[in-house]
Amino acid sequence: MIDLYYWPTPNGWKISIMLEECALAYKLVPVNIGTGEQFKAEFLAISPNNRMPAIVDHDPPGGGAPVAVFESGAILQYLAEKTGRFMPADLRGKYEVLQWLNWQMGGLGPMAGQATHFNVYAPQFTPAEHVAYGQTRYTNEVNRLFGVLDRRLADRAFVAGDYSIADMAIWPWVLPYKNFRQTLEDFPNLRRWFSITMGQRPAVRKGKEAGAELRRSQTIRSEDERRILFGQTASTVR
Ligand SMILES: N[C@@H](CCC(=O)N[C@@H](CS)C(=O)NCC(=O)O)C(=O)O
Repeated sequence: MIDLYYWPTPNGWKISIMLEECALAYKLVPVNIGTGEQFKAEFLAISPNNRMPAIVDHDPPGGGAPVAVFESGAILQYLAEKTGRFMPADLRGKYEVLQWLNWQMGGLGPMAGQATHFNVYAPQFTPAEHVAYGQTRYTNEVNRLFGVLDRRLADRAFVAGDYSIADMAIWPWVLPYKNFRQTLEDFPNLRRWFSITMGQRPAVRKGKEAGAELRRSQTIRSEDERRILFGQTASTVR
């Protein structure tokens, strides 16, 4: 059994999708990031960066003590190695997948996260003129990254060889494209991959629905929630 420390957001969906694809038994352990559950000592022992997702595998390959993993890219790689699925074993195929996984982890995820911050969250509590620069900067960067992905998908069905953990990492970060002020009509290859190749896979749909009832709105509902999510400094985590 795998415990998935989880909140229904794009980084969480990557892992619920992979677990569904592999038909692995898992238990959702909700981490309500709006109320500060990511700072609980039990969670920090598993995920010292106070971010979800994280997993604890109680049945790790080779046996022994449970294995805890944080960072969604590392979790996907762990599950791929555990199951022998969705990442090739040969050197070339493996690094084809890993470079696109890391493209998502270091590029699309952080840039799209900031685009969401400036386009969706910051306007709820910040004057428009203070958010305009960030909106333009991150919206343009996501636009560039969508362009890279569209070109990549022009002559192939999946991002890196066969269907892989790279596709599973990227898809949840295309899903909220409206928050990034993008339109998929501008990216026909990406749109085909997003809505048909990926969007029609039962495990992708099921993974996206995992724990959907936990989080109903994208609104920052209280001053406390704003401080918890957007007021973090080193003193919060020392
Ligand atoms: N690089 C991390 C990012 C994870 C991340 O940013 N998670 C967010 C939700 S999508 C979170 O836990 N936020 C809690 C917080 O901001 O305190 C990963 O891919 O696992």
